[in-house]
Amino acid sequence: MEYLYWNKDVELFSREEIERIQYKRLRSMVKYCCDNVRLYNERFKKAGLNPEDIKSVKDVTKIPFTFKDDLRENYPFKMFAKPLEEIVRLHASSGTSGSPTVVGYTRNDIETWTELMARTITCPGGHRGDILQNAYGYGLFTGGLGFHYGGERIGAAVIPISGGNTSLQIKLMKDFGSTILTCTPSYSLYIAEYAKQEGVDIEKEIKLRLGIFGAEPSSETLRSKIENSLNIDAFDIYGLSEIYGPGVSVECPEKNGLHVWEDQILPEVIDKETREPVSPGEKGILLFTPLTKEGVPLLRYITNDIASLNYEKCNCNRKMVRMSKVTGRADDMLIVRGVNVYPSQIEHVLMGIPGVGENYQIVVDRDILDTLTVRVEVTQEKFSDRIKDLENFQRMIEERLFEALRVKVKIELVAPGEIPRSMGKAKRVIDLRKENI
Ligand code: DLL
Repeated sequence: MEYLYWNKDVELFSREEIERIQYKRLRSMVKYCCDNVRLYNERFKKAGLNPEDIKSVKDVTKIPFTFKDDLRENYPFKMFAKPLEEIVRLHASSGTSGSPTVVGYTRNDIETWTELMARTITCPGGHRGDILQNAYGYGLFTGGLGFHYGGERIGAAVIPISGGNTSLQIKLMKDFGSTILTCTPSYSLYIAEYAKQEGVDIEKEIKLRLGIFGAEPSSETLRSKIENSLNIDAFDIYGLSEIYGPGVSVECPEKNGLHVWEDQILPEVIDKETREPVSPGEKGILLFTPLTKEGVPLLRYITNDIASLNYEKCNCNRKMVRMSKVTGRADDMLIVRGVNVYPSQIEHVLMGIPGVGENYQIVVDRDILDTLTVRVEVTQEKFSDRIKDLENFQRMIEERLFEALRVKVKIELVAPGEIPRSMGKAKRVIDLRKENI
């Protein structure tokens, strides 16, 4: 296997080198936060903690957490550590409720982010000469511009097409000979499906080699479906606007976890209930401390994403820790008739059943009791089955889901193409109970 590095010296740091630089940066970061952000100054005082008390990387656990609500409550600029004269970019993530969270970047932040994105695109195999079709949304969402700057930095030719306009996506893919596609996994499948409908011969007419897909959870089965339908190698990339955007971590060609760029971002995993650190390999809530971020520095920022950390050696020779794929969010758990149900469990069962298409939607409602309905698209082949066979198929899926979840699920089979497609993050769960309360 061939491994590429953008900044080999740093990417191949030993564990000692990683920890040395983390400690140095963490110490200055804590002081910087206390000196420049009121919230941190007050929290440290309240906790009876001084920046000098951080005497090793492990001491990070003494620092109070930062929550998304802290950013919301300090909307728009009260968590900024620099005056607006030094901020050159503002992004915001759309909040489903209340104010969005706003992040400001200094010129140095944009430079750091660009370098992280250059590593992130190189790590799975991107390089100078690639034609990178960037179908992540440009705008307040960080996906578009994050990939744009990183792609240009490595010398790829970036097509800033943004999300949507799928027929143009396919035309340019063919005419320009795009070699890398970047977008959400769900949108990549939609592009593949559309191309098939248009009669495009993917193998002959499309030169794509690589896809870097993230911004939403995706299972291994979904990965295989994407790889087969677009004839590419697909890699997972993770990130969040509060910690720059895309480029917190990415898979290397081993596809056995996402390397976190630990010299710049210190990751931790804590137990969901106790909030104590868990052991390597154990799942919990991910949190990050960016180590040199100037505009909106954050200490121990709770992401609510569920994952684990793996410090074992990787064949690519990077010693930077690998996080597992994100399996869900601490707050996406549905409680249906008292039973805890994670959308990722449902996806896991569905994707393992031949005849089930890639698109589904989970609808939770309340009659007298909670009801859980999953609308499942079937494949074109399955769709032409006799009614009787489809009824059996539906019952079989219901039984499999009951075995996995221990709660009754109603399956509604729908024709291919019936579930609304998204050009960005897919909306897979509709909880109507909130509206009925
Ligand atoms: O989604 C940044 C991004 C853009 C990442 C492009 C990757 C590619 P936000 O809109 O702030 O930022 O959403 C962040 O999306 O906390 C996760 O819940 C989810 N997420 C991001 N990447 C993944 C992934 C961007 N690879 C939130 N797997 C995060 C699962 C992901 N969930």
